[in-house]
Amino acid sequence: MNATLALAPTPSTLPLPRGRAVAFGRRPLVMAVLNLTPDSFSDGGRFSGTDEAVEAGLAAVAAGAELLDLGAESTRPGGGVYGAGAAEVAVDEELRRLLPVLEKLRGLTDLPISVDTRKAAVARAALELGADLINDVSALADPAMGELVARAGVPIVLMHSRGTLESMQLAPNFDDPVDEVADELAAIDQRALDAGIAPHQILLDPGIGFGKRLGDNLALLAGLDRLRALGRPLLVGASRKAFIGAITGAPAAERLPGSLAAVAWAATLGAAIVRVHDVAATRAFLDVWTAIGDHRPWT
Ligand code: HH2
Repeated sequence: MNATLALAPTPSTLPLPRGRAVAFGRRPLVMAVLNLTPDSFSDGGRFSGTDEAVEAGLAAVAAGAELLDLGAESTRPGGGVYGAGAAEVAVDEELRRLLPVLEKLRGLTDLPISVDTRKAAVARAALELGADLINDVSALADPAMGELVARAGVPIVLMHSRGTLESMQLAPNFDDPVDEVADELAAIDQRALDAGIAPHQILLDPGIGFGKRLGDNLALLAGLDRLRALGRPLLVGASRKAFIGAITGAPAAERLPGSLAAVAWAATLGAAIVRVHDVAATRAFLDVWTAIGDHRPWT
């Protein structure tokens, strides 16, 4: 028997604004993706207006989401299966897509709301409207982001990627993806600390699909427990991504089975949060995964 497989996340809490907190337990929390974009790879252009997007957010809550992640700029990587990659969105346009939905949802749910943005100006406006945390796939590329988040005292997800969004899938190259991503995440973590962000407000993410080949993505999912040595809660976003299509041949909308396989490994190896499109299925999957795990002593 391989006892090392049963690695629960370290129970801890993540303080949020207004005295609230997220509690991490034995299984990863489910973060629902809400893309307010016309061009996301998996579900772009789903919502024609604010009300529809708000309804989708509430449906995710009803389906068992534990956090919502609102993104108004696609981060679809360029140079690989997605062609040219997502076009950068101006601050005004990102705010125009995001703020009305955020404002309405904030009035309707107390669930933690994360905002997926690379721009400090967008993060600032979102935090003023009641967002709880920032999800920055560029890991503080905007020089104003670190100080903003440090001053606001909110959590931030910092994701690993290499190269620019426009070209990152052109020539990804790792010798040892887990070691190299761990080293680069450690450097990102240090940059966040240098910017004044409190250690307990930092979450790290291996950035599945961002500047990585198929084997790199698989190695990172299989080696996730090694990233736990960084000492931060880990977020994993593998839902519907191209590596699943590369294995199964399924188009993005039909990648749920493969997405659940990734959730299984993320859960088993100690992820704190999984970022997913299919909330109800992921909750059901994790509820059964947890029930089975409750009958096995954690090591
Ligand atoms: N992946 C995407 C977007 N944001 N954030 C984190 N922390 N981790 C991820 O893996 C991640 C992310 C890409 O997925 P999606 O939001 O579905 O597509 P798009 O960026 O095209 O909107």
